Amino acid sequence: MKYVIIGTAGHVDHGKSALIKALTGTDTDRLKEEKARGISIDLGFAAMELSHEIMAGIVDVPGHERFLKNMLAGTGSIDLAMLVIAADEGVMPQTREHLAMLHFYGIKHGVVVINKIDKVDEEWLELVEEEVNELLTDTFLAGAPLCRVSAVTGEGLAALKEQLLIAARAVVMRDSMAPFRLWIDRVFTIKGYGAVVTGSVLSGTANVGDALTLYPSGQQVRVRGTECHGRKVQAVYAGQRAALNLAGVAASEITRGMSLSHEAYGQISTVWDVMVMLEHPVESGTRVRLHLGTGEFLGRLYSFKEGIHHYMRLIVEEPLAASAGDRGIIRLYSPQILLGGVMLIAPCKQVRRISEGRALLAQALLEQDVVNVVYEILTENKDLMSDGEVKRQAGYINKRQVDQSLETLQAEQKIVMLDRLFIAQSLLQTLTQQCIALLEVFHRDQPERAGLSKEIIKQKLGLADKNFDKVAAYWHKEGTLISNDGDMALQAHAINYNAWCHELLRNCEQVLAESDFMTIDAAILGEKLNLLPEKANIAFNILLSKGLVIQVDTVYVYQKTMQNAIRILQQYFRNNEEITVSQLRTMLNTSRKVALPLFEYFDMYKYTVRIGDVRRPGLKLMASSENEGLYS
Ligand SMILES: Nc1nc2c(ncn2[C@@H]2O[C@H](COP(=O)(O)OP(=O)(O)OP(=O)(O)O)[C@@H](O)[C@H]2O)c(=O)[nH]1
Ligand SMILES: [Mg+2]
Repeated sequence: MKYVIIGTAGHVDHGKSALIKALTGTDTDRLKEEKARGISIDLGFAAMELSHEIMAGIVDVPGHERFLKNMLAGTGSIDLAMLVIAADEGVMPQTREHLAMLHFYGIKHGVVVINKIDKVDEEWLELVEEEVNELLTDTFLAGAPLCRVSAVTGEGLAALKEQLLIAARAVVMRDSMAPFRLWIDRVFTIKGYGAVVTGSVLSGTANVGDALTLYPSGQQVRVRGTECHGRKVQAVYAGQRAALNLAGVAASEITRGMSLSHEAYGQISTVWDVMVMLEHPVESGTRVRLHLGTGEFLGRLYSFKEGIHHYMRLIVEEPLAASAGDRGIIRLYSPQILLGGVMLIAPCKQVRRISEGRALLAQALLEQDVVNVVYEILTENKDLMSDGEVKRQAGYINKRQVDQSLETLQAEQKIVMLDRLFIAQSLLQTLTQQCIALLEVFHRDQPERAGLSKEIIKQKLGLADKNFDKVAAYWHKEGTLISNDGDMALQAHAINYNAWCHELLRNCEQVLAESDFMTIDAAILGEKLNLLPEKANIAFNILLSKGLVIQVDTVYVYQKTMQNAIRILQQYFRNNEEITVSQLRTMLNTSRKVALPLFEYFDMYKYTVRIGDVRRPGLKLMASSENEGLYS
């Protein structure tokens, strides 16, 4: 079964409700006041089986301009419009206005009805038809079937039904496999059941027992029961008019304009980038009414600094939960004149212009080109994304379609998957180049350092922690950079650095091993190794970083020298019980300035224990024999 939603449109009193009654038997004017005044005030609903395969839900809207807000709430979710024009009055203000609104909502299908033909003669009818055809030129209804009918006599109704069936066949069926969404148009309580909401199912399926999110509050609710056209059912599907009995929320907490959504979908924000299609130019900062779904949202439209006129920023006064690609109508706050339409692109980024990526995303959304929507979302995001996040940002699109798009884009090498996360190839390349540039500068400025710390690179590239690790792993795999002594380095640097280090250490081993001196510094090292001062400094720092030179207070001692000193000390303690500073100084042939910090060091590492002015053997020296490693 195919489900479509038909919406009426047209000037007040042109016979919209009478036609629906004649077609379906349902009186859509259910309010007392509507009956008393003979006009529609709020939305009315009916159902019509167009054929064995196509079932239509009908939303009948009021034509009076005072109730335009209700008309807009009903029209936001329809697939097919039925524009009604009374033959006796012809084209009237709301005929034009409703037609414009259908256009801005992006409705693609429709049937035009000239009603009340019983009230006019043929000649008049032809004049009216001419007027109507003129009105429809260059609109989505140009070339649409034009039906002459009378709701009172029933003339032409069979032909109208036939045309509605043909038009309904052309409607692309809403996807019931996509995530569920419904804009709420009515709320009431049924005793013993609780809150019931109704609406047109925009996409997906809601089963009895499903958990859903009520937007904009984000409240979790459960579907307790579902009805479609007055019959209890197990599930309601995209394209149906549906009633849902909800658990976990009271009717008083729900109003028209809220929506029900599959838990993981929908984006909520007060600031949205939008594509605009305006009848009248709108000055930046203008207060407007956005009609989207069944809701009316107050806010302001702002131009971007570099004014590309198709794009503006919409700041709404209450958070708006919606989806990329949603179409809405913009009216001036007061007087409430129609300004045009908008399409939501995405919640805003902290920039004062529309990026090229965002404009491309808008284009893809407008064309409903899922592969490009997915691609532009990934390009636009400056980080890795999970498929779940891509799906949420892509809107209420069938998961499988998004997965297939991700596969296609990988096959085309436009995106890359790193450990189940996705990134656009172009973004990955930019990040790679940024990282290389960063390291090149760093290696040039600080060649003595093995590499740059992960933390600094991550921060400079602005990547989230867990995502950086995945990109870094990719760079390692590709050989872009390597881990050098725990830091990150370009391969060329690492090779040079390691070769140089290796040689340096070997030279040190030879030259410094049997030293006739106790302390060392960069100058001594330079002299011994025959290095220029700058290189000597670098070499000294490397020895320090590798723990081959030990800093003891203000002096530095080569590791092997330190080992020797400890060995000498140990031998000394074989025949002596204690040692003074001056004894150590003499024994090691050094100064008091060095001997003092050395003792501090020995105390700290338990080679010695201080007792008053003397030292005795510490735990380390008592426990170890000469054969054991002393320096550990
Ligand atoms: N003679 C004649 N009268 C009609 C026909 N269709 C509707 N009417 C009358 O026109 C009046 C308005 O009809 P409605 O169906 O309420 O018009 P509507 O377009 O729904 O009006 P709103 O919802 O208030 O915008 C009623 O009195 C109907 O009986 C028709 O084909 N012929
Ligand atoms: Mg009506």
